[in-house]
Amino acid sequence: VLAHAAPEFLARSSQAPSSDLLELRDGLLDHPAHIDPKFLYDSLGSSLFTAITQLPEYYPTRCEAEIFERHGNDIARHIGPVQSMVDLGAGDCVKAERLFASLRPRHYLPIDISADYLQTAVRRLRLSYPDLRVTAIGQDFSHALALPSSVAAEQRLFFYPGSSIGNLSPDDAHAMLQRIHAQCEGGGLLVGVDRVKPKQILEPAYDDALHLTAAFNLNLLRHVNALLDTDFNVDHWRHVALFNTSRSRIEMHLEAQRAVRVNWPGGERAFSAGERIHTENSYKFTPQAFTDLLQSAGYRDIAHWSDSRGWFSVFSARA
Ligand code: AVI
Repeated sequence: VLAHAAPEFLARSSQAPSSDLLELRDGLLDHPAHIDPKFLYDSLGSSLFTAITQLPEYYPTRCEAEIFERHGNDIARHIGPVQSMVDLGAGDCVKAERLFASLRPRHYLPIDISADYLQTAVRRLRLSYPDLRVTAIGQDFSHALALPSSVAAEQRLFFYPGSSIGNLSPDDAHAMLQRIHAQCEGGGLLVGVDRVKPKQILEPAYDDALHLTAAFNLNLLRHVNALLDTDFNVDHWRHVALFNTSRSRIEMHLEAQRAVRVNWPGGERAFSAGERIHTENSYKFTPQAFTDLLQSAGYRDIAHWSDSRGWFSVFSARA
């Protein structure tokens, strides 16, 4: 983590660390091949995701907003006074911003892997909230969650909205919840969770009529080309999204439309027509399953609120 010239912006170098590159290469050589979904979020990928959240088919963002609008006061009461608010995967910071009025944090710490995107958002926030202390952190928090040592150990509310917890495997989600618990300093967690529902609702949310999700998924290949110097041709691949009922998750894949050979300095991989690269899981929970997960990670005083259709839930829990 490097401190940049602008005060209170702590950004990792924009280059992927060598462990990321090794992980990427290993994933491409695996059978079936896989790429970690964190690589979906280069600058264009982050913009595409923001566009996805406005699609009629992509309900989670609107459901979550409805919950905060209808139940915001109850949620704020359950949380109690907030000193600092740590926003995991903050993106454009808009979701947290909507809660500033009810939660009144004194210190806001947005964290996002896409440091450039975050920096733009933070510049805007500084103008709108001159009294709010903002410490932006450009960091990949998927494996470790260490706040920079310059950040004071004040009571923290971790904000993990949008059902991003669902993009982790069950073991990784448990480990992430434990890491957050260890960093709360007596505070708590506010987390958005997508719920199990019929695949007729789930699948179009991940395979929309405008093909924005397809572009989001395919852009991963452009990002990998930039990182690994691979020669993926986006035209040779197609987006696939399906609900795996037994594992309670949406899976996104990229499928080779014909036999493809992908080269990079020092390596290559042949894909046959129809072969897939697994690019993302998005787990869907019942309220009971998520309550159990929070309890097993050490949380207490667990409460949750849902939208009018019962499609999405927001959980608040104390460390
Ligand atoms: C960020 N995350 C919660 C999104 C999801 O719904 O799993 C990512 C996404 N993938 C395709 N569309 C949206």
